[in-house]
Amino acid sequence: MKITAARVIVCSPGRNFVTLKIETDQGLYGVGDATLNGREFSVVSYLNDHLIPCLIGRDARQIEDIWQYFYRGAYWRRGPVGMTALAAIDMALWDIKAKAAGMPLYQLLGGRSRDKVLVYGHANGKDIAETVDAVAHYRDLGYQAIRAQSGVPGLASTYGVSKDTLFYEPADADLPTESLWSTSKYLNHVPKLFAELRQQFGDEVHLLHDVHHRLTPIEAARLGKELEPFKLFWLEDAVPAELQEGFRLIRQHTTTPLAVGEVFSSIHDCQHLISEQLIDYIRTTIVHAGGVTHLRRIAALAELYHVKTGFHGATDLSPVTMGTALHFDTWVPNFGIQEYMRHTAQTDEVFPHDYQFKQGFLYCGETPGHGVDINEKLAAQYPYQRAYLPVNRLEDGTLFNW
Ligand code: GCO
Ligand code: MG
Repeated sequence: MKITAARVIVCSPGRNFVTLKIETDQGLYGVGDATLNGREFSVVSYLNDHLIPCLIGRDARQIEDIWQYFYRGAYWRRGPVGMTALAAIDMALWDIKAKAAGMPLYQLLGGRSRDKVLVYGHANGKDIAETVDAVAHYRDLGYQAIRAQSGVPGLASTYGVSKDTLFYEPADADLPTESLWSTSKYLNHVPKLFAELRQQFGDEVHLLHDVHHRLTPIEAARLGKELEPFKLFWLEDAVPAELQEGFRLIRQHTTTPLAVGEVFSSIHDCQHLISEQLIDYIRTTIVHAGGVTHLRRIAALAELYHVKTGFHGATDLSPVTMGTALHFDTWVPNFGIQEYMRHTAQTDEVFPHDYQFKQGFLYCGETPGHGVDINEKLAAQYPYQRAYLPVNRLEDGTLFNW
């Protein structure tokens, strides 16, 4: 089965997405997500200028060899741009293989390990009262796991807090906006938020929180310790994770479960975090880390060390990634949870899919492949619009982590 064409489609049905479509001489095609939020055209160029010329004419069934060709075969390997481009190819090839087999992707991976996939949504508000309302809204929608973020008193804008709670979109301007950060104000505030949430909603609901890389290990240790009475499902991205051994310090002080990895692009970014049991959930996802082929290795390593999956699933991961991830989640033995931020109706129309949300769980469909397509005609009506993620400064002007 020869690859005859591979096309990159850029569209913006409410937000930007980069999609790869691979066609074969047997009439089967596959679709992959190549979206890297705020850096879209770097991946477009990597695909068009460097990978696609080497892809044409290859046997679409040889997923492993193609993966190795673009990974090992590249002198400059790893990194978010390269691994996202490779993920798009990999996703499209798994889609083709599953279509050729006449099976939904989870069957090819090894079959169903569970009936449904537990997901969490984002509740956020400008203050604690608004966040309480947002959590109540998610409870009404049936969610059993909810990430809670709140504005911090004294800070004009805070990560994770947006105008629209259902469609949170951080890439909010055609040049980066700037937000302000104060670690001390934040650390004083967050335990109050979770005390109130437990008070209002009891112990049953799973509560999660994302620090978005803003603390040092000892600050994260303090937060984890102070949040222990509120039994979080996880504390996410407590510190910038370039320093994997930094997690040892957090671990020594707290039993709050730790999640990390949405910005990782390979197994080498999380090898020590996993093998030293410094984390509980690995968030690295299909689109940013080399596709199904590479995520399988990360999940297998994680399984050895009691680490579960908790894939990133914000709006910048297209329905193609969400569909593929749900097949993976349905199969993977050490599944933990899946993040699920809803896409807008416009996005859902451009990417027809067969997964469904019911009462706090997502269900992947039975269509052969990963179950997500792209309506190219409709996509063409939504041209790219430059959009950046914000940057972040301390109150004295120092540039900080966003
Ligand atoms: C999350 C994330 C997102 C990211 C966004 C960046 O946990 O969902 O932190 O909100 O900031 O995906 O592109
Ligand atoms: Mg996050």
